[in-house]
Parts: sequence; C-alpha cells; structure tokens
Amino acid sequence: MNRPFSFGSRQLDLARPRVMGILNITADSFSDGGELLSAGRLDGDALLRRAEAMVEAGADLLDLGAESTRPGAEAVAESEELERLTAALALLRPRFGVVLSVDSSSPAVFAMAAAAGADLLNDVRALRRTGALEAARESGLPVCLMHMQGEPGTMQDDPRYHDVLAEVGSFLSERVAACEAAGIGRDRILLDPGFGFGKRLEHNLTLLADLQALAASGLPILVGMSRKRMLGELTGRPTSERVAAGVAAAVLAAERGAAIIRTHDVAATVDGLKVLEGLNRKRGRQM
Ligand code: 9MG
Repeated sequence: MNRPFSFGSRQLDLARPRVMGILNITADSFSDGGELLSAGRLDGDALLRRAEAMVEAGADLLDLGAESTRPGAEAVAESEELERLTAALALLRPRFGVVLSVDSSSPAVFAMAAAAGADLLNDVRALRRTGALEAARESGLPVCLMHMQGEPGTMQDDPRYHDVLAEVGSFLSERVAACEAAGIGRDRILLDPGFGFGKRLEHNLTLLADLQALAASGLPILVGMSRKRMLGELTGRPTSERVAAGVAAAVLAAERGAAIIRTHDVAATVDGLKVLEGLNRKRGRQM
C-alpha cells in the first residue's frame, strides 16, 4: 500500500518508515546541546556539516529546534528562537531537498517557518498555545501533534495515568478535532505519543508495546526515543552509549506502525530499518 504524504511541495511515501535527523541549535539539549552554537549564535558550518552527514546517511527529514524541551532547560526568548531558526533555514533550504521540520510551539515561528521554506511544524505542545492553531492553519504546512503531560520543566516530577494508552489516545483525538475545527485537515496531521514527555518507563513501554492502537487512527505516527532516559533505564548506559538501544526501539516502533523515526543517530537507525524492511519483504508484507 502506498501512503504518500504531502509536506508542502514535497511528498514522502510513508509506507516505508522514514528517518528524521535531529538538529538542535540549543545550548542545553540533553544529548547534543551546544554543538551547533558558537558564542550563543548558530554555527553555520557545523550545521551544514551535520545536516549533510545525516542526509548522506539516509535521513528524509531534518528537525530543527532552537529551544530545548528537556526538564530544567533554560527558556529561550522568542526573538532568539526566531533568529536561530531563520538563519538555519536560510542555510539549509537552498542546499537540501529533504523535508525540513521546525520544532517549536510559537505562532510567530510557524509564520516565519512557512515563509523560509520549512515543510513541517513539529509542536510538542500540539498547538495548544494561544494563536497556534490559527498560525499553523495559515502556514499551510502539515503539523505533528505530540502528547505531553505537564510542561517540560516539571513533566518528569510525578507523571501519573490511569490508562496511559487511552489517555494519550484521547488527548490526540481531541487535538485532531481542534485542528479540524480550525481548518487543518487530517491530510495535514501526524501524531506522536511523546515518549519521555511526562511519562515513566512503564508508561513509555506500554505506549511502545501498543503503538498499533495509535496507528489505527490512520494518521502517520512519528516517534522519538533516541538516547532518551527510558533507554538509559533499560540499559544502564549514559546518553552517548544508547545508540544500539535507540535502534532497537526504532525497529520495534516501525514494526508496530511508526512511519517516522526521530533520531540523533541516522546511519545506525537507517541500517536497523533496512533489516526490518528485508524481513517484511520475505514475509510478503509491503512497506
Ligand atoms: C522536540 N522533540 C523532542 N523529543 C520529541 C519527540 O519524541 N517527538 C517529537 N515530535 N518532538 C520531539
């Protein structure tokens, strides 16, 4: 089955799982903070080198973020976020044909991103900020709606659920309905259960085990587990040594219907997904 999805003027067939490389233009992201900034400003050469390596390794999407969402991270002023992302898009857009995603919750950033050639809005707050739904609609871009319990600063203090799968599912359904009411059609929506966003290990594992339930919505599912704490809890390893665990998690998610895997480790993830694709060809399952 072909599942073409339009990201602005670009299309991706999501019948085969795709890899989204993470580019954090931040001082304090949990794994790669500070690597793309020099004296507080975007290091353009470092960004281009990292983007090129990811695209060569097989990334079909790149996700650009200018504010860390890790617990305890410093807030970044909207003007600073706009400046970093505008500069990054100006460098990347003319050079790369891949889908460029912007990780932000800010309506002002959404408007800028559309004008600067971005193809996707990735909002960990699922367009809940004032004016976000309207700005996303006006951008004309597709949106990734992610589930998060609480806010980044405190979300891991004491996350609780009665039924994490049902609660994440109903939150996402409610956000899809809000998008549709605001004029953003289902053909412009991707969903994300938000691994690690206000969730303990047991919650993350339940969501991974039952990811097919979310995929049953018919909307493409994006997941991000790369180097996250859940992998450290399972393996006892620090962030820099979680690549293998991240690939395992990516393959398990793709097998359960994830269409896009957000990762720091593009080459390893692409290889892992090739193993799954080979197996599925053998099983006669088309991807
Ligand atoms: C920005 N960001 C960090 N982790 C993420 C995840 O798991 N999903 C999405 N969509 N964005 C994320």
